[in-house]
Amino acid sequence: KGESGGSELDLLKRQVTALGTQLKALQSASAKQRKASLLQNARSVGEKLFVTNNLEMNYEVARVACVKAGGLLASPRNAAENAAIQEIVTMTGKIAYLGINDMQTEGTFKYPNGDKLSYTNWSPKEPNNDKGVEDCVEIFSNGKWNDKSCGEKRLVICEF
Ligand code: 293
Ligand code: CA
Repeated sequence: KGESGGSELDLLKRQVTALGTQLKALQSASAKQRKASLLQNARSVGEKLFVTNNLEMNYEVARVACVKAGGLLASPRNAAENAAIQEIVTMTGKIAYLGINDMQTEGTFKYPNGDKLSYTNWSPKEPNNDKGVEDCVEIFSNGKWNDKSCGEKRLVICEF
């Protein structure tokens, strides 16, 4: 083996050190992005990030907007996640859609991935499937949920 000016091991060590430096730079850039987004249009809870585009869309258009961005419509799985979404509704002054719906089986609300609900925060007397056409869910500024027609235009909040 040729050993001119450093072993393969030394080369690997330099590469590991360079990767460490690059990782630090990436972490710093990512943390900065996260802080910037939290100012106006996003909230984070644990690993989840909720982000709004500040636009009101019907459910299907909203769902596709989130999926195209690499996310899903916001679907709170606990009180802390619900409170984060509620903050975005309060900040924007716009009632939002959740991803939760009962399109498949009337009366059985599920997350976009098909799981049954592990947490709910319905308003009193909801869900009532008013006029038989309410398969989607909106969240008010008080954090409470109402089932609503999927054709209404509501604030888009995605989760990542
Ligand atoms: C009915 C009774 C109202 C309720 C409404 C919503 C519609 O009109 O009290 O607020 O349904 O559930 O989604
Ligand atoms: Ca309702």
